[in-house]
Amino acid sequence: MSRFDPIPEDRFTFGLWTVGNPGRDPFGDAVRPVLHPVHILRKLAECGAFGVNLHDNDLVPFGAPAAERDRIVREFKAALAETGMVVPMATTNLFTHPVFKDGAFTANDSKVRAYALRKTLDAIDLGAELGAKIYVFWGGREGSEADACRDPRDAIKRFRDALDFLCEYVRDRGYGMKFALEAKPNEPRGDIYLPTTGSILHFISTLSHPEMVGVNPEVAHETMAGLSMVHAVAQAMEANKLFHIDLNAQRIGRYDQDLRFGSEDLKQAFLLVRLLEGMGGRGRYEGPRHFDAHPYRTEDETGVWEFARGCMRTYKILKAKAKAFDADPEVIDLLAHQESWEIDPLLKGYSREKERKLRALPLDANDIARRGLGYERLDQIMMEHILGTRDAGSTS
Ligand code: GCO
Ligand code: MN
Ligand code: MN
Repeated sequence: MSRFDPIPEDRFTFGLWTVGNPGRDPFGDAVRPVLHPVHILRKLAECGAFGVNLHDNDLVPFGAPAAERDRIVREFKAALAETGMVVPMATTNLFTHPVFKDGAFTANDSKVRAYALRKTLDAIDLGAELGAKIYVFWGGREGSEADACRDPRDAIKRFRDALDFLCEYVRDRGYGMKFALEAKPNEPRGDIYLPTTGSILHFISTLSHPEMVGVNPEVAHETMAGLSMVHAVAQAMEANKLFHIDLNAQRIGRYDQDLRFGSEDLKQAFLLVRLLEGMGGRGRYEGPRHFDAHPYRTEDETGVWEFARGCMRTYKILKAKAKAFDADPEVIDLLAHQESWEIDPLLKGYSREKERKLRALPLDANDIARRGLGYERLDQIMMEHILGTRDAGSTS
């Protein structure tokens, strides 16, 4: 076993819908058979994963009678016990059925909103029964094409009402769950409300129980919006709101590709792992490392498990590289010379005394501006760590 082979302690999780994706796309049929959830559990456990996450209908088919639901859940729980796998996160499918064609919590028809709320109550019960402590909300259908159909302000208000209702439900039942909201700019809707992690972070502050709600940023979705996933995650971490994460890969300007983690934009992937792992002495993300990605449509089942191992191995390799980068004496030296620490205390917490001292500082803009910052060197060292030409600690 190599040091990059995943083990449960790494806390890697996959959605049932990720490795289980049969490769259907808007232009073509499924290319792989649907895998049974219990089979997925066993195979992922063999690959070294920690757990699986699921939508209600990944496990229990839409509309299944109560007795069938209970049988499926019983069998799944037995497989969890047998494999030692866990279900840290659960969510609701509020996008597949035609009833959600105009949205779920934001739909104009209050019957649709009632249906969505009731489906989510049941799905939260299912998640609680499986031990999930994180509940994800991805509003894939919460958007529009014909924007005159509703005032976007009403959509936001309805979304808030739904979340407030559901927070109270979770408290009432004593489930001890937290919610993680996932942004996406578009697809399957022309435009989706609350399109970025940044907009969700503000929305959370308007809820009745903001302490129960955080974000679930996804690499593909921030990249689709042309934004930096690393900055989005950093803002969430700084606000103590990174409750979950969707790791995958994406090229900018495309449809939602949901590619194997690290398979595109290696530099962003490196910086993301470095951030999540708390390198450079900063806080670490403690939740599961969840992959929300799909195997290429070219693959058979062998390729599916290759894909799963690839996501996890790339994460671990990047983690080792990030550690080596931060321990590199030249990096330490370059970063140490970036700031004028002694001035810092003057810059926060206004007082007249500080204002006076600030004005008295000998600051010559032209003089300060003349200094080169060495970022070319810093970035190239990082690239060489990623490319594997720089041994840990070596400055050659
Ligand atoms: C997407 C989304 C979904 C959600 C999932 C969990 O690919 O557009 O990321 O995969 O994450 O439905 O809510
Ligand atoms: Mn996702
Ligand atoms: Mn996606």
